[in-house]
Amino acid sequence: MIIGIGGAGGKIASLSSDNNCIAVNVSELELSKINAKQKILAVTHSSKGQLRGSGKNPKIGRLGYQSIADELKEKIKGGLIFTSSGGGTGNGITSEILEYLSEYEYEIPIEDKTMFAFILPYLEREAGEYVENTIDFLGGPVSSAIDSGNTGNIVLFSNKLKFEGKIPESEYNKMMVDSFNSFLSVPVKGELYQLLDGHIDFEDFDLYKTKPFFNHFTHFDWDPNKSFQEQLNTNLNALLLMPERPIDALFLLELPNTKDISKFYEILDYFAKDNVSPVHGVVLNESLTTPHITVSLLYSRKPMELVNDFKKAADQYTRNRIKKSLEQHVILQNQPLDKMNEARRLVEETGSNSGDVLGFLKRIGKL
Ligand SMILES: Nc1nc2c(ncn2[C@@H]2O[C@H](COP(=O)(O)OP(=O)(O)OP(=O)(O)O)[C@@H](O)[C@H]2O)c(=O)[nH]1
Ligand SMILES: [Mg+2]
Repeated sequence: MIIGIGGAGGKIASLSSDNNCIAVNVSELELSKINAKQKILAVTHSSKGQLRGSGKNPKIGRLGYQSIADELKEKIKGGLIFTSSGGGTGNGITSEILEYLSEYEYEIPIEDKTMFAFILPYLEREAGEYVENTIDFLGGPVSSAIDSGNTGNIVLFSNKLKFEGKIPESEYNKMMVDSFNSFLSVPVKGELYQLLDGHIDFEDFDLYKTKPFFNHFTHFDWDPNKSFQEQLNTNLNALLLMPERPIDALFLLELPNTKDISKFYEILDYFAKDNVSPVHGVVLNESLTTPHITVSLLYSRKPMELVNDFKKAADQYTRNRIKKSLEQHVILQNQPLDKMNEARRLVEETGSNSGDVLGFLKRIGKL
Protein backbone atom coordinates (compact mmCIF):
# COMPACT_ATOMS: atom_id res chain seq x y z
CA MET A 1 0.00 0.00 0.00
CA ILE A 2 1.13 3.52 -0.72
CA ILE A 3 1.02 5.78 2.33
CA GLY A 4 1.38 9.56 2.19
CA ILE A 5 2.27 11.32 5.44
CA GLY A 6 1.87 15.08 5.91
CA GLY A 7 0.99 17.66 3.24
CA ALA A 8 3.45 16.81 0.46
CA GLY A 9 3.35 13.07 1.25
CA GLY A 10 -0.44 12.94 0.98
CA LYS A 11 -0.57 14.82 -2.33
CA ILE A 12 2.14 12.73 -3.97
CA ALA A 13 0.82 9.39 -2.66
CA SER A 14 -2.63 10.26 -3.94
CA LEU A 15 -1.25 11.11 -7.38
CA SER A 16 0.90 8.00 -7.60
CA SER A 17 -1.85 5.60 -6.60
CA ASP A 18 -4.83 7.07 -8.48
CA ASN A 19 -6.30 8.00 -5.08
CA ASN A 20 -5.95 4.42 -3.87
CA CYS A 21 -3.66 5.27 -0.96
CA ILE A 22 -3.69 5.95 2.75
CA ALA A 23 -3.23 9.60 3.71
CA VAL A 24 -2.00 10.40 7.21
CA ASN A 25 -2.03 13.84 8.80
CA VAL A 26 -2.64 15.68 12.05
CA SER A 27 -4.50 18.36 10.11
CA GLU A 28 -8.17 17.79 9.30
CA LEU A 29 -8.00 20.61 6.79
CA GLU A 30 -5.12 19.08 4.81
CA LEU A 31 -6.71 15.62 4.91
CA SER A 32 -10.00 17.00 3.59
CA LYS A 33 -8.23 18.22 0.44
CA ILE A 34 -6.72 14.85 -0.43
CA ASN A 35 -8.35 12.02 -2.37
CA ALA A 36 -7.44 8.77 -0.67
CA LYS A 37 -8.95 5.36 -0.08
CA GLN A 38 -8.36 5.76 3.63
CA LYS A 39 -7.56 8.82 5.74
CA ILE A 40 -5.92 8.52 9.14
CA LEU A 41 -6.12 11.54 11.43
CA ALA A 42 -3.48 11.59 14.18
CA VAL A 43 -4.48 13.26 17.45
CA THR A 44 -2.35 16.17 18.66
CA HIS A 45 -4.38 17.39 21.66
CA SER A 46 -4.03 20.91 20.30
CA SER A 47 -6.93 22.46 18.43
CA LYS A 48 -4.60 24.53 16.20
CA GLY A 49 -2.49 21.51 15.23
CA GLN A 50 -5.60 19.45 14.66
CA LEU A 51 -6.89 21.94 12.16
CA ARG A 52 -3.77 23.36 10.56
CA GLY A 53 -0.95 20.90 11.13
CA SER A 54 2.28 20.81 13.10
CA GLY A 55 3.48 24.27 12.05
CA LYS A 56 6.89 22.90 10.94
CA ASN A 57 7.41 21.38 14.38
CA PRO A 58 8.31 17.65 14.19
CA LYS A 59 7.61 17.28 17.94
CA ILE A 60 3.90 17.74 17.18
CA GLY A 61 4.09 15.09 14.46
CA ARG A 62 5.82 12.73 16.89
CA LEU A 63 3.08 13.34 19.50
CA GLY A 64 0.42 12.64 16.90
CA TYR A 65 2.08 9.34 15.99
CA GLN A 66 1.27 7.89 19.43
CA SER A 67 -2.45 7.86 18.61
CA ILE A 68 -2.03 5.89 15.37
CA ALA A 69 1.13 3.85 16.04
CA ASP A 70 -0.45 0.38 16.14
CA GLU A 71 -2.47 0.97 12.99
CA LEU A 72 0.52 2.38 11.08
CA LYS A 73 2.86 -0.45 12.12
CA GLU A 74 0.51 -2.88 10.36
CA LYS A 75 -0.24 -0.72 7.31
CA ILE A 76 3.38 0.03 6.40
CA LYS A 77 4.29 -3.65 5.97
CA GLY A 78 5.44 -4.22 2.40
CA GLY A 79 4.40 -0.69 1.45
CA LEU A 80 5.81 2.58 0.19
CA ILE A 81 5.81 5.78 2.26
CA PHE A 82 5.97 9.28 0.75
CA THR A 83 6.77 12.23 2.99
CA SER A 84 8.56 15.55 2.88
CA SER A 85 11.48 15.87 5.30
CA GLY A 86 11.00 19.57 6.04
CA GLY A 87 7.57 20.00 7.62
CA GLY A 88 6.50 18.97 11.10
CA THR A 89 3.90 16.29 10.44
CA GLY A 90 5.57 14.08 7.83
CA ASN A 91 8.99 14.45 9.43
CA GLY A 92 7.70 13.77 12.99
CA ILE A 93 5.51 10.75 12.20
CA THR A 94 8.05 9.21 9.81
CA SER A 95 10.87 9.74 12.34
CA GLU A 96 8.87 7.64 14.82
CA ILE A 97 8.31 4.93 12.18
CA LEU A 98 12.02 4.86 11.28
CA GLU A 99 13.00 4.65 14.94
CA TYR A 100 10.52 1.83 15.48
CA LEU A 101 12.09 -0.06 12.55
CA SER A 102 15.63 0.66 13.76
CA GLU A 103 14.89 -0.80 17.17
CA TYR A 104 12.84 -3.75 15.97
CA GLU A 105 14.20 -6.84 17.76
CA TYR A 106 13.54 -9.48 15.13
CA GLU A 107 14.55 -9.72 11.51
CA ILE A 108 11.89 -8.09 9.36
CA PRO A 109 10.69 -10.55 6.69
CA ILE A 110 11.58 -9.42 3.17
CA GLU A 111 7.93 -9.10 2.15
CA ASP A 112 7.23 -6.78 5.10
CA LYS A 113 10.02 -4.31 4.36
CA THR A 114 8.91 -0.75 3.69
CA MET A 115 10.25 1.47 0.93
CA PHE A 116 10.55 5.21 1.59
CA ALA A 117 10.55 8.26 -0.68
CA PHE A 118 11.52 11.58 0.91
CA ILE A 119 11.06 15.01 -0.63
CA LEU A 120 13.89 17.30 0.49
CA PRO A 121 13.62 21.11 0.44
CA TYR A 122 15.75 23.40 -1.71
CA LEU A 123 18.15 25.18 0.64
CA GLU A 124 18.35 28.41 -1.29
CA ARG A 125 14.65 29.10 -1.46
CA GLU A 126 12.89 27.35 1.37
CA ALA A 127 12.30 28.27 5.02
CA GLY A 128 15.15 27.71 7.48
CA GLU A 129 12.94 25.39 9.58
CA TYR A 130 12.49 23.06 6.60
CA VAL A 131 16.26 22.88 6.19
CA GLU A 132 16.99 22.30 9.88
CA ASN A 133 14.29 19.65 10.17
CA THR A 134 15.79 17.89 7.15
CA ILE A 135 19.30 17.88 8.60
CA ASP A 136 17.99 16.40 11.87
CA PHE A 137 15.95 13.84 9.95
CA LEU A 138 18.75 12.64 7.65
CA GLY A 139 21.44 12.64 10.34
CA GLY A 140 19.17 10.95 12.93
CA PRO A 141 16.26 8.60 12.19
CA VAL A 142 17.13 8.00 8.52
CA SER A 143 20.71 6.96 9.14
CA SER A 144 19.91 4.72 12.10
CA ALA A 145 17.18 3.02 10.08
CA ILE A 146 19.62 2.42 7.23
CA ASP A 147 22.23 1.09 9.67
CA SER A 148 19.69 -1.30 11.14
CA GLY A 149 19.06 -2.81 7.70
CA ASN A 150 15.33 -2.82 8.44
CA THR A 151 14.09 -0.59 5.62
CA GLY A 152 13.72 -1.23 1.93
CA ASN A 153 15.19 1.18 -0.65
CA ILE A 154 15.12 4.87 0.23
CA VAL A 155 14.59 7.40 -2.56
CA LEU A 156 15.79 10.98 -2.00
CA PHE A 157 13.80 13.42 -4.14
CA SER A 158 14.84 17.07 -4.07
CA ASN A 159 12.83 20.21 -4.70
CA LYS A 160 15.89 21.89 -6.23
CA LEU A 161 14.74 21.55 -9.83
CA LYS A 162 11.23 22.67 -8.88
CA PHE A 163 12.53 26.05 -7.72
CA GLU A 164 15.32 26.46 -10.27
CA GLY A 165 13.07 25.47 -13.16
CA LYS A 166 10.13 27.46 -11.71
CA ILE A 167 7.93 24.40 -12.16
CA PRO A 168 4.37 24.48 -10.78
CA GLU A 169 3.89 22.14 -7.83
CA SER A 170 1.32 19.87 -9.48
CA GLU A 171 3.50 19.48 -12.56
CA TYR A 172 6.57 18.73 -10.46
CA ASN A 173 4.64 16.14 -8.44
CA LYS A 174 3.63 14.45 -11.67
CA MET A 175 7.25 14.45 -12.85
CA MET A 176 8.30 12.72 -9.62
CA VAL A 177 5.54 10.13 -9.90
CA ASP A 178 6.28 9.44 -13.59
CA SER A 179 9.94 8.99 -12.80
CA PHE A 180 9.12 6.54 -10.00
CA ASN A 181 6.73 4.65 -12.26
CA SER A 182 9.41 4.18 -14.90
CA PHE A 183 11.51 2.37 -12.29
CA LEU A 184 8.52 0.33 -11.06
CA SER A 185 7.66 -0.69 -14.64
CA VAL A 186 10.92 -2.65 -15.01
CA PRO A 187 9.57 -6.08 -13.99
CA VAL A 188 6.36 -5.51 -15.98
CA LYS A 189 8.41 -4.89 -19.13
CA GLY A 190 10.64 -7.81 -18.22
CA GLU A 191 7.58 -10.08 -18.29
CA LEU A 192 5.82 -8.38 -21.17
CA TYR A 193 8.50 -8.27 -23.85
CA GLN A 194 10.54 -11.03 -25.42
CA LEU A 195 13.66 -11.60 -23.34
CA LEU A 196 16.87 -11.48 -25.39
CA ASP A 197 19.42 -11.73 -22.59
CA GLY A 198 19.71 -11.68 -18.79
CA HIS A 199 16.66 -12.04 -16.61
CA ILE A 200 14.43 -9.73 -14.57
CA ASP A 201 11.19 -10.94 -13.03
CA PHE A 202 8.97 -9.78 -10.20
CA GLU A 203 10.84 -11.86 -7.64
CA ASP A 204 14.23 -10.34 -8.58
CA PHE A 205 12.72 -6.87 -8.54
CA ASP A 206 10.98 -7.39 -5.19
CA LEU A 207 14.19 -8.52 -3.61
CA TYR A 208 16.07 -5.54 -5.04
CA LYS A 209 13.50 -3.09 -3.63
CA THR A 210 13.90 -4.48 -0.13
CA LYS A 211 17.63 -3.79 0.12
CA PRO A 212 18.33 -1.10 2.74
CA PHE A 213 20.16 1.41 0.55
CA PHE A 214 19.51 4.65 -1.29
CA ASN A 215 18.08 4.12 -4.75
CA HIS A 216 18.88 6.47 -7.64
CA PHE A 217 16.95 5.54 -10.78
CA THR A 218 16.90 7.09 -14.22
CA HIS A 219 16.07 6.22 -17.82
CA PHE A 220 17.30 7.46 -21.18
CA ASP A 221 17.77 6.58 -24.85
CA TRP A 222 20.93 4.52 -25.11
CA ASP A 223 23.45 4.93 -27.88
CA PRO A 224 25.29 1.61 -28.30
CA ASN A 225 28.24 3.42 -29.90
CA LYS A 226 28.96 5.81 -27.03
CA SER A 227 30.54 5.25 -23.62
CA PHE A 228 27.94 4.05 -21.13
CA GLN A 229 29.65 5.94 -18.30
CA GLU A 230 29.32 9.25 -20.14
CA GLN A 231 25.72 8.58 -21.04
CA LEU A 232 24.85 7.66 -17.47
CA ASN A 233 26.58 10.73 -16.07
CA THR A 234 24.75 13.09 -18.38
CA ASN A 235 21.41 11.40 -17.76
CA LEU A 236 21.34 11.13 -13.99
CA ASN A 237 17.93 11.89 -12.53
CA ALA A 238 17.70 15.65 -11.82
CA LEU A 239 14.74 15.03 -9.49
CA LEU A 240 16.91 12.96 -7.13
CA LEU A 241 20.06 13.61 -5.10
CA MET A 242 23.22 12.52 -6.92
CA PRO A 243 24.24 8.91 -6.26
CA GLU A 244 27.53 7.59 -4.92
CA ARG A 245 29.48 4.71 -6.49
CA PRO A 246 26.97 1.88 -6.64
CA ILE A 247 27.10 -1.16 -4.37
CA ASP A 248 24.34 -2.82 -6.34
CA ALA A 249 22.52 -2.06 -9.57
CA LEU A 250 19.73 -3.11 -11.89
CA PHE A 251 18.97 -2.27 -15.51
CA LEU A 252 16.48 -3.10 -18.21
CA LEU A 253 17.58 -2.48 -21.78
CA GLU A 254 14.84 -2.29 -24.43
CA LEU A 255 16.04 -2.80 -27.99
CA PRO A 256 13.96 -2.08 -31.10
CA ASN A 257 15.80 -4.91 -32.94
CA THR A 258 18.60 -7.37 -32.25
CA LYS A 259 21.26 -5.47 -34.24
CA ASP A 260 23.37 -4.14 -31.35
CA ILE A 261 22.60 -6.78 -28.83
CA SER A 262 26.16 -7.70 -27.91
CA LYS A 263 26.93 -4.06 -27.03
CA PHE A 264 25.07 -4.51 -23.74
CA TYR A 265 28.13 -6.36 -22.38
CA GLU A 266 29.83 -2.96 -22.20
CA ILE A 267 27.26 -1.90 -19.60
CA LEU A 268 28.19 -4.95 -17.53
CA ASP A 269 31.88 -4.02 -17.96
CA TYR A 270 31.15 -0.55 -16.59
CA PHE A 271 29.60 -1.97 -13.41
CA ALA A 272 32.30 -4.63 -13.04
CA LYS A 273 34.77 -1.81 -12.27
CA ASP A 274 32.91 -1.39 -8.96
CA ASN A 275 32.59 -5.16 -8.49
CA VAL A 276 28.87 -4.87 -9.13
CA SER A 277 26.99 -7.50 -11.13
CA PRO A 278 23.65 -5.87 -11.87
CA VAL A 279 20.34 -7.69 -12.04
CA HIS A 280 19.62 -7.09 -15.72
CA GLY A 281 17.42 -7.91 -18.63
CA VAL A 282 17.63 -7.14 -22.35
CA VAL A 283 14.26 -7.23 -24.10
CA LEU A 284 12.89 -6.70 -27.59
CA ASN A 285 10.47 -3.76 -27.77
CA GLU A 286 9.61 -3.23 -31.43
CA SER A 287 7.50 -0.17 -30.68
CA LEU A 288 10.71 1.80 -30.04
CA THR A 289 12.91 3.46 -32.65
CA THR A 290 16.00 3.82 -30.42
CA PRO A 291 17.28 1.59 -27.62
CA HIS A 292 16.10 2.71 -24.18
CA ILE A 293 17.57 1.88 -20.80
CA THR A 294 16.15 2.09 -17.28
CA VAL A 295 18.90 1.97 -14.65
CA SER A 296 18.87 1.90 -10.86
CA LEU A 297 21.91 2.33 -8.63
CA LEU A 298 21.89 1.40 -4.95
CA TYR A 299 24.38 3.27 -2.80
CA SER A 300 25.04 3.84 0.89
CA ARG A 301 25.99 7.02 2.74
CA LYS A 302 27.09 7.84 6.24
CA PRO A 303 24.95 10.40 8.08
CA MET A 304 27.39 13.27 7.65
CA GLU A 305 27.85 12.48 3.96
CA LEU A 306 24.10 12.37 3.54
CA VAL A 307 23.73 15.81 5.00
CA ASN A 308 26.56 16.95 2.75
CA ASP A 309 24.83 15.48 -0.30
CA PHE A 310 21.80 17.48 0.64
CA LYS A 311 23.93 20.61 0.92
CA LYS A 312 25.75 19.91 -2.33
CA ALA A 313 22.46 19.43 -4.12
CA ALA A 314 21.74 23.02 -3.25
CA ASP A 315 25.00 24.22 -4.81
CA GLN A 316 27.16 24.46 -1.69
CA TYR A 317 24.97 27.17 -0.27
CA THR A 318 26.23 27.95 3.23
CA ARG A 319 24.58 29.65 6.11
CA ASN A 320 25.98 29.92 9.60
CA ARG A 321 22.84 28.42 11.04
CA ILE A 322 23.24 25.33 8.86
CA LYS A 323 26.92 25.02 9.66
CA LYS A 324 26.05 25.02 13.34
CA SER A 325 23.53 22.24 12.90
CA LEU A 326 26.01 20.24 10.87
CA GLU A 327 28.62 20.51 13.58
CA GLN A 328 26.20 18.94 16.03
CA HIS A 329 26.07 15.89 13.76
CA VAL A 330 29.78 15.44 13.28
CA ILE A 331 29.82 12.93 16.10
CA LEU A 332 27.72 10.59 13.97
CA GLN A 333 30.28 10.58 11.19
CA ASN A 334 32.23 7.60 12.41
CA GLN A 335 29.38 5.15 12.68
CA PRO A 336 30.57 1.91 11.10
CA LEU A 337 29.05 0.75 7.87
CA ASP A 338 29.71 -2.88 8.77
CA LYS A 339 26.20 -3.39 10.01
CA MET A 340 24.84 -2.25 6.67
CA ASN A 341 27.09 -4.59 4.77
CA GLU A 342 26.09 -7.40 7.06
CA ALA A 343 22.43 -6.58 6.48
CA ARG A 344 23.05 -6.49 2.78
CA ARG A 345 24.66 -9.94 2.86
CA LEU A 346 21.77 -11.26 4.91
CA VAL A 347 19.25 -9.88 2.46
CA GLU A 348 21.12 -11.44 -0.40
CA GLU A 349 21.35 -14.79 1.34
CA THR A 350 17.70 -15.03 2.31
CA GLY A 351 16.62 -15.52 -1.28
CA SER A 352 13.56 -14.46 -3.17
CA ASN A 353 10.45 -12.64 -2.17
CA SER A 354 6.91 -13.37 -3.23
CA GLY A 355 5.27 -9.97 -2.66
CA ASP A 356 2.55 -8.85 -4.99
CA VAL A 357 4.36 -6.25 -7.10
CA LEU A 358 1.95 -6.58 -9.98
CA GLY A 359 -0.94 -5.68 -7.70
CA PHE A 360 1.16 -2.87 -6.33
CA LEU A 361 1.88 -1.58 -9.83
CA LYS A 362 -1.76 -1.82 -10.80
CA ARG A 363 -2.69 0.26 -7.80
CA ILE A 364 -0.16 2.85 -8.86
CA GLY A 365 -1.94 2.98 -12.20
CA LYS A 366 -0.63 3.89 -15.63
CA LEU A 367 0.97 0.46 -16.12
N1 LIG B 1 7.47 18.62 -4.47
C1 LIG B 1 6.58 19.04 -3.56
N2 LIG B 1 7.01 19.54 -2.39
C2 LIG B 1 6.07 19.94 -1.50
C3 LIG B 1 4.68 19.84 -1.75
N3 LIG B 1 4.01 20.32 -0.65
C4 LIG B 1 4.95 20.69 0.24
N4 LIG B 1 6.20 20.45 -0.26
C5 LIG B 1 7.48 20.67 0.41
O1 LIG B 1 7.41 19.98 1.64
C6 LIG B 1 7.99 20.76 2.67
C7 LIG B 1 6.92 21.13 3.65
O2 LIG B 1 6.36 19.98 4.16
P1 LIG B 1 4.81 19.62 4.20
O3 LIG B 1 4.69 18.24 3.65
O4 LIG B 1 3.96 20.68 3.63
O5 LIG B 1 4.65 19.61 5.79
P2 LIG B 1 3.84 18.64 6.75
O6 LIG B 1 4.51 17.32 6.83
O7 LIG B 1 2.41 18.65 6.37
O8 LIG B 1 4.08 19.34 8.15
P3 LIG B 1 3.36 20.65 8.76
O9 LIG B 1 2.58 21.31 7.66
O10 LIG B 1 4.48 21.45 9.30
O11 LIG B 1 2.49 20.10 9.81
C8 LIG B 1 8.63 21.93 1.99
O12 LIG B 1 9.95 21.61 1.67
C9 LIG B 1 7.77 22.10 0.75
O13 LIG B 1 8.48 22.72 -0.31
C10 LIG B 1 4.28 19.29 -2.99
O14 LIG B 1 3.10 19.15 -3.31
N5 LIG B 1 5.27 18.90 -3.86
MG1 LIG C 1 1.11 20.24 6.64
